[in-house]
Amino acid sequence: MRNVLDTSELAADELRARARRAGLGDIAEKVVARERLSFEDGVALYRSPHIHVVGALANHVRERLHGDLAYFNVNQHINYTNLCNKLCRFCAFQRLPGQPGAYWMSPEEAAAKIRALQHEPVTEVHMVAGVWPKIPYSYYLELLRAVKRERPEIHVKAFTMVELDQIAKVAKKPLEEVLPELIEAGLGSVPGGGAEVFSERVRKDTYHLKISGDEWLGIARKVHNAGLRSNCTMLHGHIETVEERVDHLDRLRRLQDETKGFQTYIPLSFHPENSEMADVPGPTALDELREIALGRLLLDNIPHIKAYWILMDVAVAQTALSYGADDVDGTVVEEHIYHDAGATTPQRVQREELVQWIRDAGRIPVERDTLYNIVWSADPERAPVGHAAPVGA
Ligand code: V47
Repeated sequence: MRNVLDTSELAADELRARARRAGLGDIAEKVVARERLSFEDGVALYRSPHIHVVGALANHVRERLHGDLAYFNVNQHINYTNLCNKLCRFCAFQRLPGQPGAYWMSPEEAAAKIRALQHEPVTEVHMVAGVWPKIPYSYYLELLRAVKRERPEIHVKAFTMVELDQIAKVAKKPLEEVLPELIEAGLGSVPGGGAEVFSERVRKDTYHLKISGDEWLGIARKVHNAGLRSNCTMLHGHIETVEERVDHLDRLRRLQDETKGFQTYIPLSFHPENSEMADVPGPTALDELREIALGRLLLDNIPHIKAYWILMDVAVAQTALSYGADDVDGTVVEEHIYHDAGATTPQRVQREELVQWIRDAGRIPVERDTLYNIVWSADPERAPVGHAAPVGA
């Protein structure tokens, strides 16, 4: 006979019953049994009108993996240039030389930004930028070295797969040879941007000068093979279909089966303002929550799902912590990509505020470094400081 006091069993039974009533019974069985969801399951979850049931399924997985813990970090963003020749229609950040607001920072200017926060407990600098072919290879190496000279212990998470493609081109060497040189200069890991949606149809319409989905995945494979962790993203809420989104997530999942190098998946909500696609409404809060939930449910081999507060309203990011997300990113200083595109969130939050947002959402705040080693924990028993969360769950 089953022990009726087994609350996790009872919770799973309730979840199954709720999902059955919503027509998602078969999917709930798989979720509870830890079975992989199919392409068709993904489409059904996207199309279901029962968003809160989809969220409850994702929350079940999130709590199985992370309990009540919610991660954040103390970080700083540097967008070292907005010069870009990719002319993506969704982007409000890019500039051509001579256009108002165009800039390109010297390594010393980037180092000065690091120095300005020297007395704050920043553990990570996140550096991404436009792609400009006249920037020489030596610049990227110098940029890394300048940041590390200024603050040797800082973790440098830098250069999307798109930037890495350009860096190898300008270095006139294969990426396999360039990556060890970047690591030697200070590169610690790679952010998840530039993936957009892997669909060729969408790429041809919206970012035809950017590397293809296959190329993005090929570069991610090389990054992981070089021993670096990376994140991964999907830009959603523009012209992509539900099937294209499931295909994108499926391709990330397949690469992760192979390399185990992705730490975190971040759905990026399209912000239309000041872009060529200003007529597209962009995702609603419920769309954002569904995207978080689908990420958690389909990406069963990626340990963390991030609700990036700077591009969602803070309240949506807090809610996302019960829709599959276990991470909210960091304190962030001087964000340009989303604020140029109309984001109205602050560009910076104090560590204590971030901690309070997480507590207010009913979760236990845990400060992590980039690689999910625990720096500080509100509950050292459940999340001991120094413990590195497993990668490739
Ligand atoms: O690649 C650009 C996206 C990405 C818009 O790895 C836009 O932890 C929405 O890489 N509306 C860059 N999205 C940001 C990025 C990132 C952000 C947060 C965390 C991490 C991480 C990585 O931003 C670009 C593009 O996909 N983007 N313009 C826009 N108007």
